[in-house]
Amino acid sequence: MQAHELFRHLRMPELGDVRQYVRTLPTNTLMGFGAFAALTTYWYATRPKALKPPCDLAMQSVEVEGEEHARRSSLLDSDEPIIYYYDDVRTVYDVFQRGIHVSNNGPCLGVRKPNQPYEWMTYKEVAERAECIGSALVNKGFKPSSDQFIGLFSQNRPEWVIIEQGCYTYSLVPVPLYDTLGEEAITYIVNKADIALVFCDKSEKAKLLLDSIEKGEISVLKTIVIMDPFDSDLVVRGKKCGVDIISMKEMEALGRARKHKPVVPKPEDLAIICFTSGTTGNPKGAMITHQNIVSNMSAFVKATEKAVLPSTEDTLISFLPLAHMFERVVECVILCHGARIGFFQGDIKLLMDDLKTLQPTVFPVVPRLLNRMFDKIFSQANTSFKRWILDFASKRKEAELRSGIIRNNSLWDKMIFRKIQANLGGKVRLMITGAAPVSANVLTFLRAALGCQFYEGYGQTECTAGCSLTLPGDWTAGHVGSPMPCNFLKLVDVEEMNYFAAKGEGEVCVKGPNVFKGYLKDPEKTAEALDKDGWLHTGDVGKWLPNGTLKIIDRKKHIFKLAQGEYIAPEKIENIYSRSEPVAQVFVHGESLQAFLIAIVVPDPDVLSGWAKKKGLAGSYEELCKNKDIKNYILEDMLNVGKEFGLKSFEQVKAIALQSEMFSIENGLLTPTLKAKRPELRKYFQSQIDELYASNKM
Ligand SMILES: *[C@@H]1O[C@H](CO)[C@@H](O)[C@H](O)[C@H]1NC(C)=O
Ligand SMILES: *[C@@H]1O[C@H](CO)[C@@H](O)[C@H](O)[C@H]1NC(C)=O
Ligand SMILES: *[C@@H]1O[C@H](CO)[C@@H](O)[C@H](O)[C@H]1NC(C)=O
Ligand SMILES: CC(=O)N[C@H]1CO[C@H](CO)[C@@H](O)[C@@H]1O
Repeated sequence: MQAHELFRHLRMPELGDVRQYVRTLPTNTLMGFGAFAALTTYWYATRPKALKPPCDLAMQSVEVEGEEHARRSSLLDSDEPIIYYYDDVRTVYDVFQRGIHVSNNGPCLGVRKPNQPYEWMTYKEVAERAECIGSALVNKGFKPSSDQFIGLFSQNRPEWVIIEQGCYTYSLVPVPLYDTLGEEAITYIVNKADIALVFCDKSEKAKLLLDSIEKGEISVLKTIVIMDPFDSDLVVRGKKCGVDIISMKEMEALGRARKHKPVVPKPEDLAIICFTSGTTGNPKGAMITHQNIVSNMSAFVKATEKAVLPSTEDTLISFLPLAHMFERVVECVILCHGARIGFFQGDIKLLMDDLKTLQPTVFPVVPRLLNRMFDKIFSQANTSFKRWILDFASKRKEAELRSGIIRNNSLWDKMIFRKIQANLGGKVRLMITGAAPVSANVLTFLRAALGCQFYEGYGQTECTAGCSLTLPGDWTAGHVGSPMPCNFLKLVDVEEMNYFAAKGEGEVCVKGPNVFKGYLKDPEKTAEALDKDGWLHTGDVGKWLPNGTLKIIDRKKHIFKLAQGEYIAPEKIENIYSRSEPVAQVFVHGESLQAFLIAIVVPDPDVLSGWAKKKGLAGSYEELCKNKDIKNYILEDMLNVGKEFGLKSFEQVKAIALQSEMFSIENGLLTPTLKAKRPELRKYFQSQIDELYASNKM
């Protein structure tokens, strides 16, 4: 999924009608900007009341009795975390059953062909097809049990939900696979989880699996079910290596011919194994139970019940990968309330068109997408006048946000932001961002511009997506909200980095019904993540703000000592150096046997030649990257920036090497979530590193 591609294809408004409006004003009024004063007065006078927050926003979390430095949501009446919200919804199977009931068998899953409207399947049709798929699995010999894993290798589409519910109807456990894992990791997962059957959306994915089977790397896999049409060649190829290749249709027919009575899961049963690729080693399979998912979902519903409870009128656009817990939990909230899910066409370039056609009311996003949106809007406001208006209008709406008001019908919306809202279909009322930090500027601007309830969550797969969430009415940015009502949060000392829980800072730890059961067949990694008292250690460093919200301030990992014994947190240093204008990417490296740091720097191709020209240097990007003088200028600039942002002298690098190839997912130097793979980077640049240390001996 290339979410960052998304907004390259967005057309944002040109603010033309603002100009039109301003032209109609008398020149002298305009000259004095008196019109804006008048508008501002009008806007103050017509300003609506703020949403009533669910608790005192000055005290969004409270200490848990008897647990040192642990806090819980102020929305709870006691120190008991919430496990479920609806009495009759304790598993993801129940979630869907409630959807059937409250929607009165309404529309459930929708897809569209190019340039066509959405076509909808009802809740009961989905349930019926799920029962067929589940029965077919039972017919194929799978036993209703938490150790029967079914591979699911597909983009988001209705079959995803059908297969998932099919598994739950007979207590089987789906294991999602996804492209960005890479072939090696996929092979590893199939073997680790003993996956005998995989559903694939396209024949390419089946081919990828067959490649590994033919190489002798996989032997457990016996059946591949393909959703799209495929060639008979593939069946022959499968037969040769002992793999049955059948279509989704055949699979459903197999189940329809001999149906079984549902064997539904218990809340504590496994619901899914969610494999995540870390920065090092093999992927880890987080074991997530039904209760994990239902509690996260319930906590979200609890936190927002007064503000934005979903109904059968709601529509979700499904495009963030279902293989990740964030989207899964959002879809559970939707299905539980009988609302509908419209799938994107599978091509992110067509998402804008899908949004316009679907007109979703719920739009979950990730920060990279928000950044693109933000950049796009500002790049189109490319005269100082347009910028001034945009800035002025967003400042007015940001002032409203600070007093808790969120709306899309102010004068500024009508004049300036309406077209931006229309780009998302014009009906969005709920947005959620998670999965990575979003900058406060971007979040605040987009909250103002889009005028819908816009929440930020924080968490990770191991706590089923979320452990903290911003509350309705708190539209301030720069924190990740308060503990979700389904878990406690505590901070734990990180001595080597000078963070102490007694001062309200430390590693964020999570405990509650949404915390996972461990990694599949990996007691060692499980013990690193989960302590003996059941606290999940996230590796993130947080800080409690006075109003009980949490701010993520650092990352615990990747600390090392230099030869003199000073602790170094390279990521912090990299963040600072990346503010240097000519620097696009930087990898800071040090070793406990060396007394100083060095860095590998990828100069920014867009600015390098212009920047070099100012220094009197010229040449192509590649030539400049080899130029010794430019290297020295860049180092000098980095050191200045480092000084400005308070790096201590031992935190500054002593030497750098320039590199013209970006670190990317493709060359194996970044994770699919764009984090640096530090051990890979070290290996990749070993010769440059050795050279830098050798030629800069103290
Ligand atoms: C400003 O942006 C518009 C599109 O919004 C574009 O047509 C125009 O060429 C841009 N002008 C400059 C000076 O970049
Ligand atoms: C404005 O917000 C309301 C309520 O949240 C929603 O129903 C409406 O569709 C929104 N309008 C636009 C243009 O986004
Ligand atoms: C909570 O505290 C932080 C830091 O003091 C502040 O930035 C934020 O605006 C506060 N939120 C509310 C709703 O008062
Ligand atoms: C349904 C849902 O949105 N669940 C929440 C799970 O937790 C994360 C983090 O708080 C939230 O962002 C999600 O909203």
